[in-house]
Amino acid sequence: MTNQTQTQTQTQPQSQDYLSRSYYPKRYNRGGKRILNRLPEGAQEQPYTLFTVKPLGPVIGAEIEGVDLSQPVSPELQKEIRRAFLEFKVLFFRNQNITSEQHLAFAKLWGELEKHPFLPQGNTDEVTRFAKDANVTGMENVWHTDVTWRVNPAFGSVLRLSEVPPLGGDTLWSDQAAAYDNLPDEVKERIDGLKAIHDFTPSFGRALTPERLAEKQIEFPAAEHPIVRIHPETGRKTLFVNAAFTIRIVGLEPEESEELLQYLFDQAKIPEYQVRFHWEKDSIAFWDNRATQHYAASDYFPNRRVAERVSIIGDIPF
Ligand SMILES: O=C(O)CCC(=O)C(=O)O
Ligand SMILES: [Fe+2]
Repeated sequence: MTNQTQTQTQTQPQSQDYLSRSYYPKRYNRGGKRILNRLPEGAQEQPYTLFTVKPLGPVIGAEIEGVDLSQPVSPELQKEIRRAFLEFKVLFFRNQNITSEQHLAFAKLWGELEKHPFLPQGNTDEVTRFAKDANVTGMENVWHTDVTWRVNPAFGSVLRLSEVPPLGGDTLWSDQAAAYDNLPDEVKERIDGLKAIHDFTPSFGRALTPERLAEKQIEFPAAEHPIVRIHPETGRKTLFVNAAFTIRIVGLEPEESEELLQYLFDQAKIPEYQVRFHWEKDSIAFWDNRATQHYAASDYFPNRRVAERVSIIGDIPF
């Protein structure tokens, strides 16, 4: 390469540069091998004895068969479900025609229940109801982790579909431990120790009057979380920023913050880290919100789709 070409590749392209093979657009595409570890390093796969586990892919998602969630969960069963939850990050149960009370009782096994300040419409403040039809479009079709704008983002959620559209309406989850594992070393070094700010304003804030927004901003100040969190139960490093709620990186200029965040958000879109679940009536998903992002495909309009979610409060990310 001559000095002249080097200069050209490093500065704004000249008008005809795209015709020459000395100009490459700046992109981060990296194909090839992906590191896909379901378990933390060194951990051994253990069998499950109280139910059948059907993995839906190499890293994330499994269907659990042989568990009836309308029945009380014994401590042994809970222990095994927890192990599967940590291993697969999202568990699916089919044909669970449970009541709202049974739904709440199952969620309560895992911790204190969350009251979402903007969404509920279920029977109690702990039940968030997403009812979509010809008048209400699905809005959860942005990759996100729930309530990261809280000091204590959710531990996880239990979501049940009571009405399923004839086609579409799938939900996808993305494994953020796999996303972290596959980051280039230079990116891992760059984000090590950095924190990001999470805010509800650009999403839920849009539906509020200026007065109510001001009130809610006082009640829920923007939260600061590490970009890479250590999973409190598995010890794995997990990428913890999302396009719905993370607004900037602490200490970086806006442009640099935006560029880095955009790159990190894009990791959730990589298919090898994902599972896509096709719902049937009375299917339930139980996901680890500390280690995943999700995306509810909004492709069934004007058909009806009804989901109810109960979330469990999580710890402060570290
Ligand atoms: O409706 C869905 O499938 C998921 C919606 C969502 O984002 C959530 O329940 O947190
Ligand atoms: Fe969500």
